[in-house]
Amino acid sequence: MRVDAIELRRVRMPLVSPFRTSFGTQTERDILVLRAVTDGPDGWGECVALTEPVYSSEYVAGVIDVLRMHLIPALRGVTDARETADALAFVKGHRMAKGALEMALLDAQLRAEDRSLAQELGAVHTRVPCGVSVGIMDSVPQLVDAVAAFVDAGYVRVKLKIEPGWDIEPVRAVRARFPDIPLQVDANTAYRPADIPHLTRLDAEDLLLIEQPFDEEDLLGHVQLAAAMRTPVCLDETITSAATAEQAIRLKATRILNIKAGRVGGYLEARRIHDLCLGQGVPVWCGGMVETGLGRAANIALAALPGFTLPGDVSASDRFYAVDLTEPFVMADGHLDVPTGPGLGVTPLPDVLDDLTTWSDTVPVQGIPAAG
Ligand code: NPG
Repeated sequence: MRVDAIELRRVRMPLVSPFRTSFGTQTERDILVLRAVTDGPDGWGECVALTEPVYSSEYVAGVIDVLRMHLIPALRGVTDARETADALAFVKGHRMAKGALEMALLDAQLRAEDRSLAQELGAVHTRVPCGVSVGIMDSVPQLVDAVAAFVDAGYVRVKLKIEPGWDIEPVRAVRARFPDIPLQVDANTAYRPADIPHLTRLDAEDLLLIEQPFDEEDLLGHVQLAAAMRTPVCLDETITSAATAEQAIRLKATRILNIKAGRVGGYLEARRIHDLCLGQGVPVWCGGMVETGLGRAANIALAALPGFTLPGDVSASDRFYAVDLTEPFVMADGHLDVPTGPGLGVTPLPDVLDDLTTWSDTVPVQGIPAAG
């Protein structure tokens, strides 16, 4: 495969309802979509970075800059998508940007080989269970109603966003209403180790896990919490690679892992983390970043690997979007089917993509403008 150019598009996707987390309220998603123009089929990628650097240090404008200035030029000579990460390794960090580029190249290559991403990654399931992530709300009754609607729709697991001032009471209310639903909480680094005695009160609510309560660099804090709490601690933001995953597991900072391909630099590194965890008996689940159908397709393929034994933040398109960029993913019986077509198995709907694009640029790889 020869990569001639990467087309970048900023796409504005309105959300069906505001999504509030400890790092802010989103009413729309500003997403960078990549198209790899090759000597064979085009390949599609999606970058999970947010507009602002509030989840991690990456953000859309920064991703565009590092792609144009450093990463896309480094693709010259790359002929196999599996070489992408090595070719980009000279750039420190910027994993979401690297992951998006690898995704686009992998999609192009797999389409040329007529193989699906699920096959490439080693998926063993044909459908995956759907969990839903529920944001912070104005009141506890509003939250309970929102959860009830998701449970009625068929979601098999519920994750509640928490932050100081919005934790024990809302979690208790949801647990009281749904005594048997698999339930977990996510703090997105909103707490400090001084909050450990407070957080242990959540042990009474029979939770699957508590996700990333402390700063992403605070391994020691998570070790202390894990020792103090019956509820398993699960890391998200802290885990940026297979190497950090291994350290966090060995230090007993985490008993379960959230794997997000964008956060760790791509689906191939995500698979490495999965393989490591499978070998060590550490359960994993697939995280979500409010992706369009492109990222959703890839996440479903990843979530179909054997070590993903807990339902992920893998929801139907209509959880977030009235209009998705691709044919929508529709939940049936609380599950989504793993795409079987070549590559991602989905492509953007051209009219929708054009309508939602707010900015675009094409960056040549080979030093010549892309043909066509
Ligand atoms: O189902 O796609 C989804 C959303 C799941 O809550 C979710 N994601 O912190 O994990 C998170 C959170 C997130 C969303 C993080 C967007 C960053 C961006």
